[in-house]
Amino acid sequence: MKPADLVPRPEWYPGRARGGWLSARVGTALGIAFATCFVTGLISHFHQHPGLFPLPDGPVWGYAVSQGIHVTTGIASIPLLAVKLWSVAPRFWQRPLVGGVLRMLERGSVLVLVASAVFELVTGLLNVAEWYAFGFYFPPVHYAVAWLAIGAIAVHVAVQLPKVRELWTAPEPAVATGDLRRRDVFRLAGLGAVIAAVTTAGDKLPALRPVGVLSQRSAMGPQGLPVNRSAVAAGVVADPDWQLRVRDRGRERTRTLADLQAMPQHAALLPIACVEGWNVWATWEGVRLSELVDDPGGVAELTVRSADPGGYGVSTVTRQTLNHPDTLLALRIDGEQLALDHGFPARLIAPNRPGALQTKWVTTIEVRR
Ligand SMILES: Nc1nc2c(c(=O)[nH]1)N[C@H]1C(S)=C(S)[C@@H](COP(=O)(O)O)O[C@H]1N2
Ligand SMILES: [Mo]
Repeated sequence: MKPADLVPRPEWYPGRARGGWLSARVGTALGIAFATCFVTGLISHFHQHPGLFPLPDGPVWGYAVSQGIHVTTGIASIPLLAVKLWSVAPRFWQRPLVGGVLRMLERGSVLVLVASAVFELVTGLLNVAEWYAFGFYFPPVHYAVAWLAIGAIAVHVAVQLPKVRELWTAPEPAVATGDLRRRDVFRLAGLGAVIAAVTTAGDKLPALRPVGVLSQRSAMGPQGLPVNRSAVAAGVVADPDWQLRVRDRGRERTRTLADLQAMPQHAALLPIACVEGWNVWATWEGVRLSELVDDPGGVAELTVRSADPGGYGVSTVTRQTLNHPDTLLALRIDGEQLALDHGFPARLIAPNRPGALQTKWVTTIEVRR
């Protein structure tokens, strides 16, 4: 027996609804979902690396919407990709398995496409479910492989476009009575995508909460807001001698909680919008960040540090965000003092920003001019 005999044969996949007519349609739907997912993923990347690419500081719900779309289109892609792979499965095993250079290139690019697309959907889903089964830090790897996937998709679309155009106008091949029609499989794929999107979107759109049976968000915490990382997990305890330090031009200024409470207080209705896709709104109240530094218009960037030694314990604030009137060092949520799990005594909150940048348990603000 030769090793190639162990590889499945096309005849083992008799599904008669498979083939070009179905594949072109599911492929188009998948392409649109992936492209949307990629663009919103890029937006998320730029948000998480402020300064890389200028993004507006509004609308306040911008990130909540774009990241909701990112996660939802990713989840909707799962059934579409499954049906797409099913529709072309026999081709994977067509002989010769390797063949000449051109065939190798063509099959190699499809292999990269399938592997990177599956990788993105699996790691994204696991991250949203907060099941960190993979041994690497998610964001840079998910981001790098996204380029691989979108590149492979672009090549695939360029190569297949003439065929896809033809197949979109081709009549549906007839089937024997009682056989599954291609259009039914296409509808099932679409239905699967809609069900996947709707049942997981209750944490993004309140209107979908009643049907959001598979919605995923961080464990619900005090004051009606989820907690991504608790004070215990971060090793943070309430410090009775807490003081805010602002370092600017080689000098340090400290303020106690009482000092901050004596300053003018501002309220802003803003969401915590997590990279995992969920968002929760609250009225935050505290001191405008711009009122804590001299000449905020002349600031290049702030580094905000917290008592949390973890990666999200440090956050960069651009001049644009610093000078937004809703950018606060928040001391209260919905009229109550912040719970320790939400960052007591003070946390950062700003519009149109990923939750990961809204650092809790702030201790120090460093000004760069
Ligand atoms: N210091 C610190 N701040 C943090 C985090 C963290 O791990 N450490 N997690 C962030 C993330 S990922 C989110 S989504 C929000 C969640 O805010 P909440 O726990 O107050 O609801 O806090 C952010 N602030
Ligand atoms: Mo988050």
